[in-house]
Amino acid sequence: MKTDVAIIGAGPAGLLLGHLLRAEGVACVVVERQTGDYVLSRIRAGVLERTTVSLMERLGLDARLKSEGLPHGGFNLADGERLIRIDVEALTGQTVTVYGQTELTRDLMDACDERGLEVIYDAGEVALHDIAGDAPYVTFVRDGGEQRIDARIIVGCDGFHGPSRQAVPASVGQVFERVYPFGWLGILADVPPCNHELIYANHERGFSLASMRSATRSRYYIDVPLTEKIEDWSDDRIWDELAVRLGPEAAAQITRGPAIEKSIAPLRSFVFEPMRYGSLLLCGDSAHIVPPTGAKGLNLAASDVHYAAEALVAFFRHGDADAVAGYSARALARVWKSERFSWSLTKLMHRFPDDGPFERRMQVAELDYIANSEAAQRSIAENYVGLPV
Ligand code: FAS
Ligand code: PHB
Repeated sequence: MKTDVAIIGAGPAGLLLGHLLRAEGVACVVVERQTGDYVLSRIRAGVLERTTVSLMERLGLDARLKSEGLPHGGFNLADGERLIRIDVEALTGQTVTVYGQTELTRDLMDACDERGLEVIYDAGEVALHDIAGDAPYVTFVRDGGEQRIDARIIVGCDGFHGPSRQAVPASVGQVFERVYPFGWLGILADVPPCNHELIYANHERGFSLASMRSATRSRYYIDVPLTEKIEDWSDDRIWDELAVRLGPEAAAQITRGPAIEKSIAPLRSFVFEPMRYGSLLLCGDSAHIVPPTGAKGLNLAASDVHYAAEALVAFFRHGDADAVAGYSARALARVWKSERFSWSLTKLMHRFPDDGPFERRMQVAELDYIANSEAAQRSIAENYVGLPV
């Protein structure tokens, strides 16, 4: 098989890029290790930045997002009894949209046939070849035999554990990483949210987040030590812990119910440079990871895809090689700003095991400053809605 762009991974980054390239007449094929159902079964992000929404609008794939997505004009930071509302709409003129990554991925998936985007699922042993040159190719095993895709460009959208980043020579790649000493235990339940906006809470027992997917489906998180096992956390134990950490006012509004899904995810800040090597570009989690505190993971994947699509259309439609050459620096400029915001909000809202009284005083002072400074709130707000692309 021969194409212009071989995309590895059919998560949000891979499908979004595939649709954007197809819409501009750039030939591409997406190769995915799992089945489509498995991809949809992963419960992940919940908050979309304006940039992500506008890409779906540009593709004309925003119908459900518009009818089911929840525009949010603010969110809350809780520190004990105090609730600090960050009025993102008043401070930035923008809102964020609460709409699950699963639904966004489903919208992209459902449009593949009508848009002529070819996605090969169940592709085993995906490997990249000759990425340093101008004639790279991808091999994979499917239906018992090895298959090959010759392309001019390969884009790795294969997430943190995929093969694309690993294909960059160790002498070229540089890793920047911070692994956090806790994970997030998440629970999804068909119960109404306890608050109409998100609440990020810093409590002496630990962090918690009250989020949602709709007016009838809630998503909550608490931070737990990395030694914790999800099987040790009954639904009741999770609800009890949330009620304490979110504080009495929010707790009084919590509706309990059986978990549809519950899992523990590790947290890390991670950036791999460069995001382009030879004929390989990296997008999304294949190149970077943020702690979910800033709701940036999925949205960074979308801005990478925005830059990659622009560069690839310029390359294939107008013979402009400079755009591809400039992709990494352009994407990394936004990646690092989101890494900083996610890291700083994680530091502010979590109790780190090695923190002492001084570090706690720093958190209290910073929250007090935010509560009383419009400038501080505006800074948080503009990062939360998403910096310009
Ligand atoms: P993805 O990981 O979504 O997709 C990569 C795709 O590549 C997958 O479908 C995978 O099957 C495929 N793949 C992997 N190896 C392959 C191979 N060898 N061959 C072919 N295909 C291969 N972000 C937020 O903003 N908020 C959150 O609350 C949040 N929670 C998260 C919870 C968890 C457990 C995880 C892991 C991430 C979470 N994230 C969150 C971040 C997440 O949303 C990512 O940023 C987002 O999925 C990035 O999308 P992709 O880059 O497409 O990567
Ligand atoms: C979610 O709803 O899953 C969610 C929302 C905001 C975050 C992280 C996760 O910062």
